[in-house]
Amino acid sequence: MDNAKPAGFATRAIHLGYDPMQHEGALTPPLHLTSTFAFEDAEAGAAIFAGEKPGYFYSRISNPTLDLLERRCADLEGAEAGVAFASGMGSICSVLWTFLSPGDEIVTDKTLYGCTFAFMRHGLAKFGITITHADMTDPDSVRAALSDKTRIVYFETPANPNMRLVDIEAISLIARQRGCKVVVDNTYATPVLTRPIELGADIVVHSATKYMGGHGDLVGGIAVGSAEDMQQVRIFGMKDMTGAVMAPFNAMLVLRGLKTLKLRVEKHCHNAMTVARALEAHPAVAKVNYPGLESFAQHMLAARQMPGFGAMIAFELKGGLEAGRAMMNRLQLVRRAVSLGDTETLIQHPASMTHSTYTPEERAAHGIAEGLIRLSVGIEEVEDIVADLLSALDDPASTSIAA
Ligand code: 7XF
Repeated sequence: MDNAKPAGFATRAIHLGYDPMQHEGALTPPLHLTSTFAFEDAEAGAAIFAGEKPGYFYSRISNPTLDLLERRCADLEGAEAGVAFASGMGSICSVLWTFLSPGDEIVTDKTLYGCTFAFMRHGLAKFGITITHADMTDPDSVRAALSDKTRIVYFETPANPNMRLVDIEAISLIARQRGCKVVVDNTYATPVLTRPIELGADIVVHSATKYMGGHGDLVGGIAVGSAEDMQQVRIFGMKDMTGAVMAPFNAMLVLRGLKTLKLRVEKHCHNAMTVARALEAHPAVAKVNYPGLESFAQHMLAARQMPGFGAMIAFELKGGLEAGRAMMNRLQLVRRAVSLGDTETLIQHPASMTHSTYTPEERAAHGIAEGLIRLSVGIEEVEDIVADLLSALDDPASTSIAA
């Protein structure tokens, strides 16, 4: 495969970097369940530690099973190299600790996943780093927020939980002209739908817990970027600052998830479009945020930037939060759970769950409505998902408009 012209996405997700004939014919890559690696002799150990000789020495720094996952993720994102982490937060914290120092500034979008927001607001800020929230749907707002001290521009697209999109190419251009690194959380879109590095970003981070793993059975993270940046992240951010290394067994599960990533994302997208239209047509629903709907404010950007619209939907009911909670409680198939990107359809209430790290005032300022409900559309039969949602919405209580 290595000599042929570049293979397509799904082919690379299944084959890249692995030859069964180098591993006794084993179709599936071996799991290197080891913390440490034996040296031929003391001199070889010293040379590997010094970086003078290639080799493994300890699984917090590198491990062959993680290597394969890192190579595949980097390739699928169009990056040179990758590092796997114990969680998405592990990847975000490790990347940011690597490139930020006291006195530096980071410019982020208004809307971020709750723990990313908390890490910046309460974590980075504690160590003398200034956080500025710009409206990244407006290039002028980003230009105005950048200063000589800005080192990193950071955003999610689509953003968790309200589905705001950021024009990756436009914002990356502005940031790079000012010498900043652009870090994009691509968890929602996955490399099937968006490859930020190809659009000018420097580093992409993921919660591999979500679509990459895809089955709700692990917590993991990934960062990809240039070989130089990833080497820094590995030997400083991960090795010394966070220690948030992925376990080899989880790397194995994510490798398995990647094999069906494209297939799953296509089905997720197809299901989500049907669900979004069904929600939008229901009289109890006030607003549906889904990039595939013509009513979505940034639908044109979505159509330009994403070949499919993903499977995350945020919506509000006319009856507000109380109606939303009552509707959630009537669901029979859809699971009331945080996380996303699993085969199961999941529903949650950001203000009291994933985004409870914001104060109510912060949520209001950052565009996260108190009544917003978030749906991660799974890959069950779409008629069953729609039927469950409609029967939960059809209860008369959910259609009454709050005073
Ligand atoms: O450390 P994790 O693997 O949970 O990943 C953190 C993370 C990073 N970026 C984005 C866009 C995320 O959505 C997440 C995790 N979000 C889950 C959620 O929104 O449901 C966490 C459940 S509290």
